[in-house]
Amino acid sequence: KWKGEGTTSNLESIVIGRCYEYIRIVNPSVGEKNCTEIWEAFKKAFINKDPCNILPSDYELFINLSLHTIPPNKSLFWENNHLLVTSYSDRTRRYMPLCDTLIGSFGDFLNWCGQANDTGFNYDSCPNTEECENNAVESFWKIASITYAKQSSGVIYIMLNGSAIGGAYPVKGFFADYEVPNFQKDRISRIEIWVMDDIGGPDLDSCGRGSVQILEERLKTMGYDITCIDNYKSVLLLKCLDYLNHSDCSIVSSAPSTQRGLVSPA
Ligand code: ENP
Repeated sequence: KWKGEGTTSNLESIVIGRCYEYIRIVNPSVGEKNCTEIWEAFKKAFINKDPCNILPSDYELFINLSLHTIPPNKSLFWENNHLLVTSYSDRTRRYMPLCDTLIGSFGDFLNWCGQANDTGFNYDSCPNTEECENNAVESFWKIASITYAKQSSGVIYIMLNGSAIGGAYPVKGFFADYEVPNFQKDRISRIEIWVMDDIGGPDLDSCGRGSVQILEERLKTMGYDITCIDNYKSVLLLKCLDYLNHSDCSIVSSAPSTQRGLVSPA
């Protein structure tokens, strides 16, 4: 009936499993949490309701139960870089983007919705954003984004995609609409933007140009100290793992290789 994908099969097992994995193994510093209780609060936001009338505030109890601190200098915001961010953050070891928080781990890569007068999930289809903005998934990410932005402190990192068709900084999007406006000025020391182009991809946007310039100016107007870096080396090295000999990856391929067979015998 709806155009979007239905609820992910085995959602309950996935989410409760992820929750205990998060609090026991990934980030034990969050302390004790009752993952079953958090799951019940998550479900309560959208079960037995019109799937087009779910508001961010419906997730309030869920958010309160799953909240934990975000260490300073660990926040990583992004647009159009989901898989790169997932690898680079290394499940909180390097950075802690929203998807590496307990709240984010309830939604990352998953889909869910319910239906009116029915206590189950709709596994067949869910409304997408075009059908209705107030759907269960969209409202979840809205309140998660607001909460995450409010908690972020120290140096704030932003990873954008300089090859994205709609611009590296979509002026309408979670980052622009729900995160930037919720930054806490007095807790943020500076902001660093990384604009990563696809390897071999077009360089559509970069620091000081196009939509990145719009973001830089917006943040400067808000009084932030901004640094912008095109193709930040550390992330570029990760992107280049799969393109060792590509000219965009000369930073890796120009290093003398000591791999057996590539070095001429003395
Ligand atoms: P997209 O469209 O590149 O990727 C959406 C995918 O990322 C979905 O699989 C979604 O899970 C997952 N995801 C992880 N974190 C977020 C998130 N935080 N969010 C929406 N989806 C998220 O990403 P978007 O839509 O542009 O969102 C990027 C935003 O995430 C940025 O604001 C960044 O700072 C933030 P699912 O459950 O939908 O399959 C907030 C909104 O972290």
